[in-house]
Amino acid sequence: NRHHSAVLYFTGLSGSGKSTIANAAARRLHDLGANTYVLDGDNVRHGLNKDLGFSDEARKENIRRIGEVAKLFVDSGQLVFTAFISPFQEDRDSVRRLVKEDEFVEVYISCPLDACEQRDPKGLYEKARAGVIPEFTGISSPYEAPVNPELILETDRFTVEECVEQLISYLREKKWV
Ligand code: GGZ
Repeated sequence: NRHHSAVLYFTGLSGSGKSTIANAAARRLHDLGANTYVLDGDNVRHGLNKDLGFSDEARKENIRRIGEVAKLFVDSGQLVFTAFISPFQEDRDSVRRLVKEDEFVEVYISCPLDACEQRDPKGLYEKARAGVIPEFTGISSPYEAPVNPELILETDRFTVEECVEQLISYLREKKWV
């Protein structure tokens, strides 16, 4: 292994760009010779966590299981990206405590709510505003922005490629890749 194993823990609103940036960064890192894996709604919410909805309690359990799975990936030598809203600081901090201090990077995928709502790639904000989807993050369910994240990627100011560059620069400075 020529790289350090860690959890790159993305948090941000729906439509902020978490999965997009995680997948683009994982591909770049793979090309640089790193072992990477992306956990996101597609492979976790539809499988391991398909019994969970979007109440505060269900989200807490979602993040707890994701943390345990991410830890297994770190143990197996991967750079693992997690791309979930993860609305509560307390739950993100719990995942941080699961792994070693230098194995957790909280990455805030920052984008103002109105910009996410304008993107609305899946039409979910529109449905949330209409009350069709209850407890929607940012509309009718809370989002706690990170208090002290290791890294902030501003997706309303930078392109996907620029955000990926910023992430890779951070990892290079730490000599993790
Ligand atoms: C937020 C919801 C909801 C509600 C369905 N609130 O943009 P998406 O579609 O692809 O990503 C969102 C995803 C959020 O799941 P997470 O596991 O990341 O959430 S959490 O960390 O809070 O547990 C959205 C879709 O699921 N979605 N209903 N009510 N997002």
